[in-house]
Amino acid sequence: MGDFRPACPRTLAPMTAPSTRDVFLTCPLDCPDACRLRITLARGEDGVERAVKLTGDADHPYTRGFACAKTVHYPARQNHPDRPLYPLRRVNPKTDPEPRFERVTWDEALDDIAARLRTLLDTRGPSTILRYHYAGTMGLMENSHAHALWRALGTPELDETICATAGTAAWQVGYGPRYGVDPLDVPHARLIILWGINSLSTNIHLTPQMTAARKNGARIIHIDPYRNRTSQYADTHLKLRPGTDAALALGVMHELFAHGWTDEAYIAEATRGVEELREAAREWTPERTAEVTGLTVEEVRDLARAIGTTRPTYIRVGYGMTRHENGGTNLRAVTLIPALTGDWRHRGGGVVLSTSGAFALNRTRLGGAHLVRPETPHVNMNELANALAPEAGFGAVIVYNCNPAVVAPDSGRVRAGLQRDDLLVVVLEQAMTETARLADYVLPATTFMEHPDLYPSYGHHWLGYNEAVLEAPGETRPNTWVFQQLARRLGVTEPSVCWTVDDLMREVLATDHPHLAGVTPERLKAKGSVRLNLPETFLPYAHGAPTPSGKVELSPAPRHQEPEARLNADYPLRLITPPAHHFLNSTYGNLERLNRAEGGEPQVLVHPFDAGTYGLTDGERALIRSEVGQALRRVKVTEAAQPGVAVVEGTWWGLSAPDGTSINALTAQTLTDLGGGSTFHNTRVRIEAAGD
Ligand SMILES: Nc1nc2c(c(=O)[nH]1)N[C@H]1C(S)=C(S)[C@@H](COP(=O)(O)OP(=O)(O)OC[C@H]3O[C@@H](n4cnc5c(=O)[nH]c(N)nc54)[C@H](O)[C@@H]3O)O[C@H]1N2
Ligand SMILES: Nc1nc2c(c(=O)[nH]1)N[C@H]1C(S)=C(S)[C@@H](COP(=O)(O)OP(=O)(O)OC[C@H]3O[C@@H](n4cnc5c(=O)[nH]c(N)nc54)[C@H](O)[C@@H]3O)O[C@H]1N2
Ligand code: SF4
Ligand SMILES: [Mo]
Repeated sequence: MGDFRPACPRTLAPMTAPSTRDVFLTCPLDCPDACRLRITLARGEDGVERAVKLTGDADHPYTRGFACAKTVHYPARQNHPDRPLYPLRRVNPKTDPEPRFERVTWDEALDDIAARLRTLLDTRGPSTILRYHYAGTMGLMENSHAHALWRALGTPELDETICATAGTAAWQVGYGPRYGVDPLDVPHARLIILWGINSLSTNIHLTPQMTAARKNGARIIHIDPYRNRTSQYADTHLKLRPGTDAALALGVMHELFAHGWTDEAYIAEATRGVEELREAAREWTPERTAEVTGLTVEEVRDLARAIGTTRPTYIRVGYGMTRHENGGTNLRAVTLIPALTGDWRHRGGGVVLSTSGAFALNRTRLGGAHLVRPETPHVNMNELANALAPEAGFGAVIVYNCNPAVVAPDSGRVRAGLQRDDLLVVVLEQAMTETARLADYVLPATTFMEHPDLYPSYGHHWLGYNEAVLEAPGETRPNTWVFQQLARRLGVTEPSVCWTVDDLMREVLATDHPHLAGVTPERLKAKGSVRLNLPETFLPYAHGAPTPSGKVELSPAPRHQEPEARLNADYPLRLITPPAHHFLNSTYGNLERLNRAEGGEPQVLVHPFDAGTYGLTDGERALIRSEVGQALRRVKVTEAAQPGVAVVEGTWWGLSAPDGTSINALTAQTLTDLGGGSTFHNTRVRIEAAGD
């Protein structure tokens, strides 16, 4: 205790000083926008400074002065009355519905946790300790680097597959590392296709760029199974059947080839395998494509014509389309379209999944990457329900930056696993989540205003540095502080476990890569947000791709496949569970105001046709059953859905649902074809009226 100090020295303001000040920090949340925020801090009558207001930095070229509808409420989340501020130890059985905790000192908590880990290490070995985490913060220090202790101990590798790996693996085949169109180039586009992304909710800072393109004459098309904010903003909405994107992409390619809308010079210079792709597209006539995707023949033709005849065409793909059994292949098919049209040669043209590849940081020792051994076992994070079953043999799970009781598939079994009395559950948290409520120990965590960190982005090209601007409230601590304390108690001497943020910055910036030329710790600290050193016009795939062959790989040609989990008489509907506008995954689900903005409780959207078929009434509750579990939800009958497809937006806290379940009580651990990814939009269900 007592050896935690905020990173930056500061002087206490005298009582006569103005009581508010503005600071500028990068948003830490798992969102492509990685906004530069303007935060107002005010000193209360108790002398404590707190965040009171949050908006976007008007001077940041991409953030442009606004924050999203959710993060403007971050101060309420940070100052939440239920926020854990002291280490807590569970005193009643984890199977009791209402948890009871007692406050303990850090030394008591850390000594006991370290002793129990030591016993496991000595008697059953490191493979019985599971670290489980995701991207509650995107900070390199408090997220990526926090794993170093566990790697030094040799505990299993967690494959971080819950979100992006199907897409990453698919992109890798065709293009190598994930480079993307610079978002500031979007106003140059004349056709914009938002394909499997609800960008007005999940990537809102793209909107001003698209609006600028629209003023320049661009048309905007949204391809998504249900009507949402983005469909309403777009000029055209194509309501395709979920999981059929490869069919639609092949249908587009069919027309590109048939009408000579391909860029032969680009194909010859920059790609490999075009003949195989041409052959694969041959059967995908507009008629066949329409039949499989549920679109009309005219819609298919119109999409293909628009893409074939408009340069530059900008395609923004989301991870939504990857969350299906064949999601990797589906995304891959879509992303190969600009390799046929040659859009990669044009400023504002091409396709973006993520811009993260441009952050060519030196990651060799980040998070103790150098300590991973070939024989280390791996756990796929989508299979947590299995990992927590007694037969998997884990004796402890350490959770940070993540809320698996809500967000992981088959959450009923995840919760049952966490409740095992022979499993030590330690949760580092900023909020009293349902995962924290199932912990043996809750360790109170600092937020991005209370710890320093470094932030790359997956939607733009600025690197952000945050200093700690607030004193850590109560006894909250950064994840890395907690793990350093455990390391000391466990006798771990690996130096990288003890890095400070300054050490980390020096390390990750130690590279000759041209993108990082001139990006120094000093500049980061002085400016807070520094643009990567990219060429004036960034056209990463204009002449090929950083694959082993140096070309964009069109082979193996993607193929459409129907899912194994076919709809049938028992499970006649497909359930998709995309993000909500006012939550970020489960973050903000504890704010009453944002719950209300989302309708007060989670709803299932069903098309009037299905409501008629299954006897469902608008406003009444219904039981949704899948092969994995069941959940009670209020029905909203709406044309926004399509026949055969039900939609539940948002990973709400189960505490806000009528039956206490997460929507992931219904989803399965099924993995995607590429990258071992999640299949959250692939669940087959039946829905029965439940009355009120
Ligand atoms: N407001 C808000 N913003 C967020 C988040 C949030 O929870 N809320 N989450 C953040 C995170 S972690 C991520 S990964 C991103 C995710 O954001 P996105 O990349 O947008 O991905 P998803 O949210 O999974 O799905 C997006 C859209 O895909 C559609 N979709 C589902 N199946 C298919 C299909 O088979 N084909 C096609 N074409 N579309 C399909 C869904 O209906 C949905 O509208 O957003 C980030 N931003
Ligand atoms: N059905 C369904 N399930 C989904 C999805 C879906 O679309 N449908 N989306 C999936 C996707 S894309 C993702 S990315 C995952 C996201 O799942 P998670 O990564 O679990 O994201 P959150 O639900 O936002 O929870 C993050 C938690 O981290 C905590 N946290 C934030 N910063 C810190 C910190 O500095 N230290 C510590 N100790 N804790 C911190 C927050 O308080 C929060 O409780 O969910 C997945 N689950
Ligand atoms: S969640 Fe995304 S859009 Fe909202 S403030 Fe953070 S980075 Fe910006
Ligand atoms: Mo995600």
